[in-house]
Amino acid sequence: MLKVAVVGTGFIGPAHVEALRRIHAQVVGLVGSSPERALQKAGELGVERVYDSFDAMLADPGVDVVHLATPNYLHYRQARAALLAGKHVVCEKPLAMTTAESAELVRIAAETQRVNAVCFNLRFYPMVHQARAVVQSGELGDLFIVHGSYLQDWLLLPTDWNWRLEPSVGGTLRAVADIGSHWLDMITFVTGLRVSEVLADFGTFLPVRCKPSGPVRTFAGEAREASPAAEQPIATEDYASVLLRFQNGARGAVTISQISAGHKNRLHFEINCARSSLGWDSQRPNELWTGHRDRASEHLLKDPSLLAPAARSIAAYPGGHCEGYPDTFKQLFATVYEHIQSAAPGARPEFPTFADGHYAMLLCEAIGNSALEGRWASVQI
Ligand code: SOE
Repeated sequence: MLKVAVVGTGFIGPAHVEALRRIHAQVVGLVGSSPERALQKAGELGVERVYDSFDAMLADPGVDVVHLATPNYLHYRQARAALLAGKHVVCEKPLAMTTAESAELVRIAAETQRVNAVCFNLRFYPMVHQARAVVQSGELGDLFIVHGSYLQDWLLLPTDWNWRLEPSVGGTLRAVADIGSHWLDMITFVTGLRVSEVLADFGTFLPVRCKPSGPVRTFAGEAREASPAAEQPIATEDYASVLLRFQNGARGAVTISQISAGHKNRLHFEINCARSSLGWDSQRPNELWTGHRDRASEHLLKDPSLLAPAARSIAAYPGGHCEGYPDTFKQLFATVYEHIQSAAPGARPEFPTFADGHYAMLLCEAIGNSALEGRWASVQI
């Protein structure tokens, strides 16, 4: 059984621990922002060991795989160190703070020949795999338009606070890197198309926020109760709209926001093709819509017996038994761990790798440049 250390004890580290246990990987230890914090989380999660530091964890020859669920600014240095220490690495998105960093991680992963994965877990909804299979089958006809949104409301109030709001910790892009990257990865996965150019418009509607003195967990809504709070200017985008031109001539558009009241965490995409359309909504994840012009449109409900083989392989429950967000981590990790344990040398990974994380970084970089300069920007693939 592979032995795993999880680094990060905020919102997403515990989600990794839960999913790893569901695939029978052995979580041997935790690393937190401080040993005290890690000890508290380890107690809650029933993890036996807490490492005093990241380096102490790396020095443990018993650890095979390192999961990085840390703030963005740590991804590059921790992923680099873990690969060089001979560990396989599963890293949260965005992969790094800059494309120079993400390119270097791709290179080091190839040199060290360690398995490398980026947590674009949302691909691992069965109906998203089904959408890809339908597009690949060609039955929709030529692909014309890809559009959609990723909307949240957890940063709507000036009293909402999170480390992602601080460029030195989260990066110079916020909504785009945090959730736009998921949308961009998903449509790349589903359509197989690469973006050549982007035109972006950003908005920061809350230019000043209240920063509490203590730590605040993502989505926890704790900031209002925490005190004292200091006013903090905000430089990153609450909102972005981006026009997309794809290499094959297809066009697209996406709206990304963390301040859209009523949308808790909604990723939606639609693909319009020469014969039919396809649409999926993360808040109704077990449904896939196909739109027709000459006959009634369809809603396919997740049922393994009705799915394409790739989608069926990540659907663990029968029809009518809904699968959701935590299952995406389980299915992603199951695919990664299967690869670590039994893939033939050189086998193509069936999960998002550091190369995919780097491509998402290149897209985000072009989007940031376009918004800054107010013009179309090329993606430097
Ligand atoms: C916060 O916006 C967040 O936790 C993202 O960081 C995740 O990637 C997304 O799945 C849910 O929202």
